[in-house]
Amino acid sequence: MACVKRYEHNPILTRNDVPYEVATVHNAGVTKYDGEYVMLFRSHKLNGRSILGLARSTDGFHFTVDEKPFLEPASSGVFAEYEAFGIEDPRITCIDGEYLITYSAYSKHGVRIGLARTLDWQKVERIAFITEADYRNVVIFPEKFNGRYARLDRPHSDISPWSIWISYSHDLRYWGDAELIMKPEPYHWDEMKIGPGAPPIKTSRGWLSIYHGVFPTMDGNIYRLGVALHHLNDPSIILGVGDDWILQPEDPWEITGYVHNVVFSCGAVPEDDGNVKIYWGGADTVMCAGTARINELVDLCLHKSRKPL
Ligand code: M1P
Repeated sequence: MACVKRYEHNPILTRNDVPYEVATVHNAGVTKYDGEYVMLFRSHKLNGRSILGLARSTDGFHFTVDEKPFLEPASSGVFAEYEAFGIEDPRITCIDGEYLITYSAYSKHGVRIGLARTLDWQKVERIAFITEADYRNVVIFPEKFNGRYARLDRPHSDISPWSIWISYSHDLRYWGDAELIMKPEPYHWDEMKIGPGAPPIKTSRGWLSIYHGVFPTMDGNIYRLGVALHHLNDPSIILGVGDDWILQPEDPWEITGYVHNVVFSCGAVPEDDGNVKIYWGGADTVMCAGTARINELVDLCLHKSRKPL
């Protein structure tokens, strides 16, 4: 059963909505700030390198883009060295009154994760790089565990399929106690690689994590979304992984675009009525939205599940 109900007017944001020149609008982190929805989206510039733009909305579906990009590759210092090829796929976590932004920083040295912070969605400050090269898809939990921040990430490996790990930090800069907690399932929709998607959502039954999984075919890779449930007090324990995907490319703008057959999420916003708004990039080209019942996603993890490892 597909749990996600697509918004009827998808795509919700395209390059035509952006007041500066870009080729794509996709893979956005989304949060709420001061009664509004804030969407931090990735765009390819016409040279193929990515920047981050900001859009705002009162209902979570109709967004207006700020006049200028929110974050572009740094032009000096250590950040410039590692962001020269672009910055991509932001995730947003609100914790202790500040908004943390993780993003993929590309350079001739590879891809690593940068961490930035904003309090007001006007000014943004870079904090540090929080991985070495060959990591993507870092999401930070919106609560601490025994006084430590926790994050999910996805290192790259030639030996093992790309999987989801957890690690912890007292200060957001130095991370440790890393542990592999979830792997792709052989001959399954996520068999090639997986990666954390939206920052986890707290429910009474555990932390709900939306992740992406990739299946290789003779016609190229297919990116889909699935769900996993982490223990409330110990997020390294996965209580169940939904056996079925919750979303796959079906609309024309998900099947065809910059990269075909991709739905890729970096953000979801839980609502008071038990729904979650899920946001995803379609074919690395446009932004789409949909809703799902949080309880149904949790049920999928617990009652129609596969093991994480
Ligand atoms: O083109 C699909 C996606 O490919 C990469 O995802 P992953 O890290 O899982 O391989 C990223 O480049 C992502 O931005 C992109 O949407």
